[in-house]
Amino acid sequence: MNEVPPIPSELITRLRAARRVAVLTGAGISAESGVPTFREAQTGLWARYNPEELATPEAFRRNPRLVWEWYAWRQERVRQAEPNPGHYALVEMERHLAEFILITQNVDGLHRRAGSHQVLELHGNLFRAKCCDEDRLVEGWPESSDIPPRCPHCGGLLRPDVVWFGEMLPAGALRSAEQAAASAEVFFSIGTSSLVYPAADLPLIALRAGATVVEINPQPTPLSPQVTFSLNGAAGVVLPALASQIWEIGK
Ligand code: BJW
Ligand code: ZN
Repeated sequence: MNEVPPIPSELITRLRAARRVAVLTGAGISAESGVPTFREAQTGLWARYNPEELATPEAFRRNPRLVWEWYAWRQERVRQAEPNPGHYALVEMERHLAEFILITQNVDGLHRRAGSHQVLELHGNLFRAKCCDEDRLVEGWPESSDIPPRCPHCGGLLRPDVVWFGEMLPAGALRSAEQAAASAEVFFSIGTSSLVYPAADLPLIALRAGATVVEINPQPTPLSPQVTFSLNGAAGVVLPALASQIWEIGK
């Protein structure tokens, strides 16, 4: 997984000429930072739970404490993690391109911690909380033993500000992501299983609009047969190699 797959010279040519590039990332880009991907088996305390059954409004209604504690545990893991060379290569891409947008499904905030600025978070952020009753963000709450804590304004339950299955994505971010996909000359799909919609539609929007679509993933996905270039490898290895070949970064 640490080998750099061959990078087609045609891809290098197209990227050197590109002015508008959009990138979609998923959990795989944070794997090399030690953050487990969404669908890989969980460890320790959480091994017996299926993430797809915890990341739902029904799970939270049934057992808010369990779901809050799962997110608190994940927050702790992310706090201990650092961005990896894949995140940093995307910061370099942003510096070198006239129009660049980074669309992420990740809730870990590692792209911004690495230094990316043009980031659209489609599925929210692990480090924010919102009130279930008022649907507004809540910055802090008084110390108490309540789990989940209570909203300081109305006493409603707090929940993580993430998008669960069956919930709408933030409308503005989704609209901007769809526009970026439709106007990109080169679109990257990196470290995502391409199973979750509407994010999984974005590379298809780009393809329909005539973009070069590049997938970076050590495993094939349902998107793989459709992409223009498939780079089978780890994002933390492939992205720095790509950046160094195109912009001579790190040479
Ligand atoms: C590496 C690597 C390395 C490893 N380098 N790579 C159309 C068709 C069918 C269903 C639907 C549809 N439209 C909507 C739906 C329903 C649903 C959906 O998509 N279901 C499918 C599962 C079938 N979508 C929704 O409900 C969405 N809402 C919506 O559409 O609202 C309108 C609506 C409402 C009601 C009915 C219909 C429409 C909301 C989706 C929200 C997803 N939320 C989550 C949880 C966020 C909070 C949290 O993290 O807890 O988002 S689910 C989870 O999946 C998380 C992720 O962001 C998302 C994507 O996962 P990702 O990132 O791809 O991770 P993995 O683990 O799956 O894959 C990792 C990949 O990395 C693998 O491929 C590895 O090989 C690779 N990898 N190491 C590069 N080093
Ligand atoms: Zn409230």
